[in-house]
Amino acid sequence: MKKLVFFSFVLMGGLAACNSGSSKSNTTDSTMGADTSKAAATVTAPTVAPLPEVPVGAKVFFKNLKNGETVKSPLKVEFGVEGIALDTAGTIKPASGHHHLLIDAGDSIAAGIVVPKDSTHLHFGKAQTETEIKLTPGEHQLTLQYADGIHRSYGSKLAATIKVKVK
Ligand SMILES: [Cu+2]
Repeated sequence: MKKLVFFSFVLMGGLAACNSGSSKSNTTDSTMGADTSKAAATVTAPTVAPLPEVPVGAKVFFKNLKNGETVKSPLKVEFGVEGIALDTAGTIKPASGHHHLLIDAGDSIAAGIVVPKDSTHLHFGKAQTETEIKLTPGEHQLTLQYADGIHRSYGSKLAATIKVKVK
């Protein structure tokens, strides 16, 4: 008799604990989830500085190549820039950036978008002003794209596109 009472008491207690436990954890989970995402959004947003403005009159250009020119591979490509400082990548500085060369990878990259890093999107984050590339015979499109210290494109204002014909 004593045993039975004890057993049912434990069983009920156990069930109650189970119920309250699960409902409690459910509420905590959803609240915590909302809180963390909210906190993350508020913390991340101000830490990244906006894309620096493009100085009026600034431009990039191919120093040694003309649009439509017939060239040989390997091809030396010289990057020209005016009206904005050339610097190494790493930190965001106003009126400053570095070159990128896009090989058959389209025109300029939209302002604020990070320039991809692959075999057709070359970064010159050490402030280089020239490179040598290998191209297959035929027509190729080359785009020079300037971007800020964290590789965010300055957009079409600081881009130049030419086509070359490789013999
Ligand atoms: Cu870059």
